[in-house]
Amino acid sequence: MVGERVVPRPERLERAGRGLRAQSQPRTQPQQGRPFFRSGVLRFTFRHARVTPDLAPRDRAQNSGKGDGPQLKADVTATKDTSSNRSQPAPVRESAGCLQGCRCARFSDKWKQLSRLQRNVILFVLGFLILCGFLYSLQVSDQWKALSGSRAEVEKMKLEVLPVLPAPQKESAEPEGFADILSQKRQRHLRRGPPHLQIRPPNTVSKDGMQDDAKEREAALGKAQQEENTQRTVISWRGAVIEPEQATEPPSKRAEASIKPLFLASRIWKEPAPPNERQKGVIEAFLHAWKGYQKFAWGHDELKPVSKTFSEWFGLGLTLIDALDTMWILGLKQEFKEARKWVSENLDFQKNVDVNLFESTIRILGGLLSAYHLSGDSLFLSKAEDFGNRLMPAFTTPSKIPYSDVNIGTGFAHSPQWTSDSTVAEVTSIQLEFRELSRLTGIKKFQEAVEEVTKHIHSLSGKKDGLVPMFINTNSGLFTHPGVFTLGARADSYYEYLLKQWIQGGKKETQLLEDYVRAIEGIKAHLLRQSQPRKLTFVGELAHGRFSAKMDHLVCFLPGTLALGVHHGLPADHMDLARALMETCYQMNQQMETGLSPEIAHFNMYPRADHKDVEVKPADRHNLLRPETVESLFYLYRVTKDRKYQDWGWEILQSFNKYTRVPSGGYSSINNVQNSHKPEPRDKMESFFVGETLKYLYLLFSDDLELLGLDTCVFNTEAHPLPIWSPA
Ligand code: DMJ
Repeated sequence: MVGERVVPRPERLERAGRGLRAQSQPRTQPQQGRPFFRSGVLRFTFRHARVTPDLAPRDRAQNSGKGDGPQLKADVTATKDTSSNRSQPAPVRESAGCLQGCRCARFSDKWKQLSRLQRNVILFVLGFLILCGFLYSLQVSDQWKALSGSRAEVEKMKLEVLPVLPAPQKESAEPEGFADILSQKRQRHLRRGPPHLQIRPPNTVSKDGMQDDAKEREAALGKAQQEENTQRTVISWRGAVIEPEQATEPPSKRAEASIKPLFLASRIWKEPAPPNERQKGVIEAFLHAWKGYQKFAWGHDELKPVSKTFSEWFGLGLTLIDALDTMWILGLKQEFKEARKWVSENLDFQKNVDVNLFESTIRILGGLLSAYHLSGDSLFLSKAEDFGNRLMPAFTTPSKIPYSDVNIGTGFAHSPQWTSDSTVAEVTSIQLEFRELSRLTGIKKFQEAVEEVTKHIHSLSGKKDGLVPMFINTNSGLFTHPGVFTLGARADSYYEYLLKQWIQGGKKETQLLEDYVRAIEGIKAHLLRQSQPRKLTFVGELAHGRFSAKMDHLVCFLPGTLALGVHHGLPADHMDLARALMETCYQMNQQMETGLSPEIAHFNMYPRADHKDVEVKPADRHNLLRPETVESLFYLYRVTKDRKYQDWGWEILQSFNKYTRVPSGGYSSINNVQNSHKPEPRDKMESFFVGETLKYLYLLFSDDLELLGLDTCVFNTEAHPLPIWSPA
């Protein structure tokens, strides 16, 4: 479009000058009458400008003989003949004045010989040419102005697109004004104490910064740069110091550490005590899982341990990123270093690949942010920012409820092919990560986008006593398929993130708390029942008023979340429910022949002698190495200090080792938890086994309750710890 308005490029003029034939061709710019008219004028002008000055009488005679007006064909002839005239020698040498006079006289004679019509036509053509010349000069100046304006627009557009797909920032390419922003951020360190105590959300940073005087800012910058230099010369491994030459990446790669994080030190991590026996058991399990991943799936998404190969989902080394913080926590220094090297050298998000917004946020963005917080290595923050930017197009929907999928290479976001709905749990379980990304980078758009979603869902009707339906439309922003309520798939982490965001933000966002507490009341009112004969409390589902005694293993996150809420001051009866549900989740494991929970359990609600509490349908007998039971055991132990929860977790680890461990390396999900002789490996180790399941087991067994303490950090729904913004 811009190019079409800029007509007078040399090649365009040439094309126009080749003939008026072009005027009879169909218009290529029907909607742009003016530019089209202009190009027509140009063609006409050029053609006649060449002919008119040399109009010879012979030519005119020829022309006149063919009609009343200057025919196109005649024009061409005229041009040719004129040039041949030029090559003829002058017949007589005359003085300039005489020559001029004679020519004038001859011209006057010839002019008089012309018919009135011919004269009028010539005068008209001359007048027209002059007018065209004038218009042309105006047009050229306009178009050049437009050209420069358009270039500016293009540049502006490029800048606007940049945040979606930014090139990784290099140290040398630091934008102008960055130092200012930096000084504002760092100045806060100076004024408010060590970096790790800088807990205010980023949107106040620039405001505060503007109030500070320049001197203070300079001093802060100087000090911050000093800190920064120190930071660059060492890489800390859990308190140990590694000199730069020991670092895994070449110096050029170290430039990746160019983002100046707001929080250089991690306050969620402190040097742990040596691992106890059970923790050593988890380390051993992790190393076995990692052995398989390293050997057969390094840098790929998931290990297929039986076939000794891998599967791809996003093609982004999902397992490796999901496991970064686990390796750090388990003290696996060498493994962490190797994985860090892969991230530094091989993790490239400029890929034409669709990712699921939720899954990639909780695993990749969450994993990178946690790795950054634990290690203080800004490589991870730099990658997180890059990735976060690439996810942002997902929010460009009419309702601002994000699409489920986004292409991180092209920025094209969309719903699944069969619907324009998104899943409620997915759009409401990305907030911890995006909010934290904003806090660390000072870029507000991440936080704003996800909080818009939270606000919108808060205000929506269609809930049942705080319980939400499972789908929401990205166009209308309304719930769809209403009337079905579950704490399982598609709704689960909506509830989890209400509480966790409230905790993350320092317990100030009361709307989140209200929605959470209301939802728990909704669960109690509509979804809780007891099984027979053991009276296990379970959470069922409600579909259009009909209760179903079906509970996904996914629901086993709930006892842990309830206990976390109680730890942060919520009503004691939440803890009663947490304990009861924890018992149920344990029984979902314990009552199976393998000691591992099925994906979905059905509870028997009627007293019949031949029925157990937990029943499993053939299609639901699989176990995907999911974390929810051990996740809740971790919280229950932290809150109650009752060691039975540790024991239950230990039993589950033994079961994983017995029925899912693949000798050559790795663990596999299984098809049948009710067949201890033939559990049937499914040949897949999900990334959450190393990202979540083993991490929660390790933390569950920790004697130190402050190891990633509940008052210091909040775990995202993929078990990646993020700091709480202000002390409880
Ligand atoms: C994980 O990706 C997360 O825990 C998510 O919230 C639910 N599904 C898996 C684990 O089961």
